Amino acid sequence: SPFRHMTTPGGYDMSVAMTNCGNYGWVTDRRGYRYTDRDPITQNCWPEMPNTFYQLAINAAREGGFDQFQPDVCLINRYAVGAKMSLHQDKDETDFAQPIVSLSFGLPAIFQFGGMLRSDTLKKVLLTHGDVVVWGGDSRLVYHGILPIKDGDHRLTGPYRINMTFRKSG
Ligand code: MD3
Ligand code: FE
Repeated sequence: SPFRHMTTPGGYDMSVAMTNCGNYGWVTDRRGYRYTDRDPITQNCWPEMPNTFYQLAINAAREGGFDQFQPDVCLINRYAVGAKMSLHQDKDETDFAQPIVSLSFGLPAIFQFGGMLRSDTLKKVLLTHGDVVVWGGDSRLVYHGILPIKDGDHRLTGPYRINMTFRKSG
């Protein structure tokens, strides 16, 4: 399942390249945002989520106070220099009591997070290589985004930032 630039329902190609592993994967096209059990490019199942990833996500969630987390999706975002993710909420999952665990690798990013309204004031946080964040409870449905990635060269990822988010789709 290669990285690919998916199309938003509004018809824009995302600057972030994405793929997934796990029983489900997050996709977007002209028909909307959703989770699928197959990769629309290969028509195969998404690659299996490595057990090491699964255990890391569960352990992080537990440390964050969520002991029932069993992710069935790992969405992998690849940002080249200049790529960004506009302000959005993650609401394609069914149970918002389940957190989202994120891992960041490679080039740093300025993460913006606001509140329940798009118009709420934004705070900026630098996400750097190795950061693990658990987003749950009151933070689960806040608006958030990633500012355009600045030019750089990371010893492990070169000119890219990689973010993985572990989710429970349904
Ligand atoms: C806060 N990804 O894939 S990860 C996404 O760095 C996404 O690629 C960003 O937003 C990235 O949807 C941010 C951190 C994150 C993920 C989900 C959240 C923060 C969140 C859900 C609710 C609140
Ligand atoms: Fe998000």
